[in-house]
Amino acid sequence: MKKSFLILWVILFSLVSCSVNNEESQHLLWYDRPAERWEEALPIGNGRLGAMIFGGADHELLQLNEETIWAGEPGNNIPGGFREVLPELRSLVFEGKYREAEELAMTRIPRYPPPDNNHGMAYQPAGNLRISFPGHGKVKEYRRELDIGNALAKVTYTIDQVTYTREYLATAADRVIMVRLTAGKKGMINCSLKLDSPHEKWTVRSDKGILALDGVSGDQDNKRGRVRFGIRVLPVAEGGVVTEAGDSLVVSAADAVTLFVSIGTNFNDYRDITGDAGQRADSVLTTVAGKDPAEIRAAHVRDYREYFDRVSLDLGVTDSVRNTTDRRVVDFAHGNDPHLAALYFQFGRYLLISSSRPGSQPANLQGIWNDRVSPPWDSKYTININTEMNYWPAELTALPEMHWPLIGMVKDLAVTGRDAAGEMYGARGWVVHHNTDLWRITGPVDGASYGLWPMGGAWLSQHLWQHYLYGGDREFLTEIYPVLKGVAMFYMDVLQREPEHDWLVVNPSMSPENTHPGGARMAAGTTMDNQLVFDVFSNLVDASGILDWDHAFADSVSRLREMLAPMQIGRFGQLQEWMADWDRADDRHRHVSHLYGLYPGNQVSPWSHPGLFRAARNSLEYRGDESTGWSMGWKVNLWARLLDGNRAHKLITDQLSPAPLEGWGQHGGTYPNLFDAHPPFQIDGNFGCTAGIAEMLIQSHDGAIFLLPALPDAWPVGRVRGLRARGGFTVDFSWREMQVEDVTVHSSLGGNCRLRLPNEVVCKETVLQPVEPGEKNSNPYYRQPRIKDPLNHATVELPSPGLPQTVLVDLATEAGKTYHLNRKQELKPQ
Ligand code: FUC
Repeated sequence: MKKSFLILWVILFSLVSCSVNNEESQHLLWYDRPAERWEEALPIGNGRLGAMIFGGADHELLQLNEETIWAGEPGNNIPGGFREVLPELRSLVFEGKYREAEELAMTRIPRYPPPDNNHGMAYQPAGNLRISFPGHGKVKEYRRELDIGNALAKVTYTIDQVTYTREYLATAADRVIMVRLTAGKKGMINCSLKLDSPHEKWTVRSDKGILALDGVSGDQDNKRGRVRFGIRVLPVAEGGVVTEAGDSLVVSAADAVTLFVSIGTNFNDYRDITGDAGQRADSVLTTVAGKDPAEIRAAHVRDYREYFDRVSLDLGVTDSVRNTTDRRVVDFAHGNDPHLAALYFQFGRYLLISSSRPGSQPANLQGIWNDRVSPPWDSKYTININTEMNYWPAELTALPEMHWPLIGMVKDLAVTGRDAAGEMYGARGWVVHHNTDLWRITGPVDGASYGLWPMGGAWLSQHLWQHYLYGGDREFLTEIYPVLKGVAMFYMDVLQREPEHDWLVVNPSMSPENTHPGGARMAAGTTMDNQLVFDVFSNLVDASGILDWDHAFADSVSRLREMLAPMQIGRFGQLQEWMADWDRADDRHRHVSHLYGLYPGNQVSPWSHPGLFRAARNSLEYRGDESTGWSMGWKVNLWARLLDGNRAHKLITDQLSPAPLEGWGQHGGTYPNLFDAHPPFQIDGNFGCTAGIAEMLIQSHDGAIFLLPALPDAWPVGRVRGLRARGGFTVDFSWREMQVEDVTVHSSLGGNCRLRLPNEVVCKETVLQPVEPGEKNSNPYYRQPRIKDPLNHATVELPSPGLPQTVLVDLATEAGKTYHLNRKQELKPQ
């Protein structure tokens, strides 16, 4: 980059940055029109309750969700008669008779579930709150916004010089959605409120100044809809009156109105739906009704910012920030708007805090925001990539508490998955296939050709291990050890010796959703499976070592790990997706399962296994960039791990381009409200890209904390605060001219902090130790990638041709202490 351009850029950056900070618009999504479509409406949520706000001046719509309103009732979906055909199925696969194997499996796990089984239940909406404002058809100075820095949505406009303001929030502290209606003049608030629902069975009434809707969720497959829900809306008017008019409420001539929306269901846990929905919704209202709305607002903002403020990201601000957010998405590819990437990053964190709170359900395919009774893929939990992707930002972007709902679900699955392991495979431990739902089903769904992938638990259990690696909580590790052991035990029992090399492999399985030249999906020993089992076994061995128990079991796992199939390089120089060299150069499938080992796994290191690293890069090149939203989100992370910042940024650009508003398709993008498009909407791409942006700035999986591993030319200057690294470290740093400037490392556990940096630094508090290539990191949370390597990929040490020049230093830290490092200035000649 030319120096003069850089200087200009830096000046612009600081000037506009100041003015924008002053305007407090760093974290704003804003629009000059109401939403006409759902994909334009703005999401708020408190983990359990969600609303999409349309913001119409004369007709407001809040589309409401509650996270436990799902079709169906408790119960699993394990298919009968599978175990009887399993030996034959395995033989057919090993004989290469894949189609026959798939046909046989389909007789037990058909595409459409038999009347006595199900393919998972749908997450369903609660209802709609409609507010009419008579006479507000024509308004001026309309503005609709979402402030993700405070989790507040707002609509303002004027009529005859009177300004009307609506503010919306979903508070976890007070467990309600609150809407505050005010006007610049007394007595001007007139509106009527109505509730309805897209469900088949519901009733609505107004009673004692409260609007109440009671309903029940839908039937699906072999399950009856038995989730009862109650929505309550209480308007508290200041001045004016509230009257009942049939099944609606009318507010007249009020100075201000606060609407409280609460939703209760009968759901207690996946086995128990004996709660009282109406009573739950009522009791929340009773608690908030007497409170000062200003206090509720302040408590909400405090509570939200406790999480959100942990991380800040500044990539620079340009004039684009003055445009509406939908315009910025249209312009992103051709303009200069690094701030939109930072906003999109923070929007992912906003969505995670708003859809996944301690004690809530994990974020599903749409987080908690869904207006359809039959949403795409039931808006459930697809665990062959999507649900895991939702949680990629959790640890790294300092939201570990938001990870708990997923960890809780994995603990549930470790119970319900025992039946699937025993009944389907005759195995110990637990297993779950490629989907689950509120009821924690563990059998296959969508027929054997998609669903017979017994690896969901293997992937999900990585999240427990990663939670430990970031936070270092031994008690947590002790608590989840049986879950890790259960998943390892399952693979101990089901692994089969394949005839050609005698490797231990999973059979039958698949490389999620991709077909191979045998015309089928069913296969044995796919690369992703091998990588996943390797991680399952490695986590168990490491956990047993750390806790110093169960050594005999860990030893047997360790021996089996030696017998797993290795990663292999195929005829195009690609990392093979399958055990045989079947990959096609023109395969553009959205799943890049065999690259799990590169990301989110850490089995492919540029420093220790450059051959595999190059092969992974070739595979990704062949796959191409364009795809659905989540696939592009994954590729941002993969290119970051391949240390190619410009290519990662290109993927961000593809993802931040306008998504088609109509229909389904194979090419994703971003909707006006910044929701990711599969299309239609699927939230995983938001979360994947958020993680990817962080992964471009910091990585901590490969023996060190690497700062600026994949910085694109588009972000020459910036600063980030609060990102987390494995081993209990929190790191802030700034950069300029692709060099790290100031770094602050906070250590919560103490121990060696090995940094990999693009340039030399000095530390104010202590002396940094330079690291010799190949030297082992003494920090127990840092493990070099270890792979089974019979192909003798040379293990190289630094420096290796083609890799960026970096320096490696060790910083000895104490728990609870903070360290400051600065770029080492070159000595100027006298
Ligand atoms: C996986 C993907 C689809 C979709 C679905 C929810 O099956 O292959 O693209 O994202 O999950």
